[in-house]
Amino acid sequence: MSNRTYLTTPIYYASGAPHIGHAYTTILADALARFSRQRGDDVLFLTGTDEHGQKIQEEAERRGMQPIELCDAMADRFRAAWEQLEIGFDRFIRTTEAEHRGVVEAFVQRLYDRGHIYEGSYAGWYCVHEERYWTQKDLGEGQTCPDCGRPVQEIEEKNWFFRMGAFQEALVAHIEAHPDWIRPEVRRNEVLGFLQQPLGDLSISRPRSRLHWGIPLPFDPDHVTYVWVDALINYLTASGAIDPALGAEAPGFDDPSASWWPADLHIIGKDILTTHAVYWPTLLMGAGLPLPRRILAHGWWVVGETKMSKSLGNVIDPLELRETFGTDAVRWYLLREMPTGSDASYTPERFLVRYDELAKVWGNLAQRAISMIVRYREGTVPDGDAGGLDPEIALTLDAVEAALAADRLHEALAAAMDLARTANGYVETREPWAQAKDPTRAGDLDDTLATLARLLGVLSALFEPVCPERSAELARRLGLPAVPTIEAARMDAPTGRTVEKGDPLFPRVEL
Ligand code: ME8
Repeated sequence: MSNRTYLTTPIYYASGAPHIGHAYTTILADALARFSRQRGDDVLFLTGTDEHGQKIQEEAERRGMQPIELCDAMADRFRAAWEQLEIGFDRFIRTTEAEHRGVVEAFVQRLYDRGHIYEGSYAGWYCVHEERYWTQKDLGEGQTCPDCGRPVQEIEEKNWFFRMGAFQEALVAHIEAHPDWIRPEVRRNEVLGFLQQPLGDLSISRPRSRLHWGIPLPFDPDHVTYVWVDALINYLTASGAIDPALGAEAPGFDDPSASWWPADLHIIGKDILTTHAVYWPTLLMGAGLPLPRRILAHGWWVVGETKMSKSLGNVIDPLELRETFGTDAVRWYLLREMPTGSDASYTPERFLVRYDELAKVWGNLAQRAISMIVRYREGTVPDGDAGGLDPEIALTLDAVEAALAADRLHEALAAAMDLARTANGYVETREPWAQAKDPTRAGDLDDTLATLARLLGVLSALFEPVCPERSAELARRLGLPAVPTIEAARMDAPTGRTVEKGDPLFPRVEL
């Protein structure tokens, strides 16, 4: 039976266009999904759009559209962007889907029936953009939101509250018992620090008189579900674990070979750590459902030294970069440049450095190795010993595995690129051009070329999760039917295969 892996990205607000921040998370998830599939796992990779709430309602009004028209347009835009970036999601969820509405209703009804929801009133300050309440002492200068800096509104209203505080102890115990539950460790410590203060209760509703664009509470239709509660439940909806018609766990919920819940990994940005590591697990505890197995909170992309923002006009569009450099270069840059978990800065100079690495190390190796097989052996991989770089391959695979186990994808990619560098060094040392001139060394040349053919197959497998397009092209040029699994590639007997020379994998770019 194959192992099941369920990976998620945040669902992005349908109020703005995708930029490199959203692309980073989604490509990271895609690469991890592809590594899992290579291992033979059965994968469910979820992404989607967050479509309810005041932010969407206001953006639609601003554009003179109905909220659903805006959401339809933006969901299409995200989906199209992800397809162009070769992101192989299995499910794209939209929170306006009927199925999701049913699961949200069942979930909040269940919290209500279990006595975890009560009616209260809220008086204080509200930030529309962050969709959250603040107390006077939280506010920044000039009555602004401490998170986003926008002006806040003073409000007083009836709300339904979830007894989040009741689960504080259980949550702390869970985090302490599972050291890897939140990664990286700084984020885990941040959550534990936050939980040293008493945890308040969570307002889970907004009055419909103020906000109509949401999912009405089944026990009070004058209120809609708070957009963050609505949004977090998407992970459960997409797992199929809750049957909205039953209002309860779907058949097979407890069978790990049939159920996708709990999720194996929620991949998020560090900006939404509290909602995922505090609200979500306590809500699940309240509903009596298992918690996700792990949360990975990555760092923040800035542009140069500056925060990326629409008003500053410095938002980097991944699709524009793709036009010039190709899909795989965008993916490689984002995943290789940002140490998983830390912040990173986008600059055109660094992008070019990473592009050069692809072109001059991996691309160049592929080009020269295939050219030599064409030139010296008429395009057929000769019958030589293909194991000349096997020890280096073994070391690389160990390094990749260790890096992946530690959620340090950038290190796994560095190890793969180092293997290509080592292979370029191997070419220099073996000097196949000299071997070719000396008829007594024909056997040595056969070994060199067979070794390179195997090595290139290994690289196509190792790079596939990040550079799926160019890896597939390399596999094709090597005469392989598809990108091999890593295991198949390292055992590969390439003798007799016909290779094909083509344009450089990463052409010189005219800027
Ligand atoms: O928060 N650097 O949606 P959102 C790195 N709908 N990652 C970035 C980034 C940056 N500069 N900017 C955005 C929401 N991201 C909610 C989520 S989930 C149940 C609901 C990425 O459209 C990063 O993953 O504001 C961040 O967490 C997410 O986009 C926020 O997307």
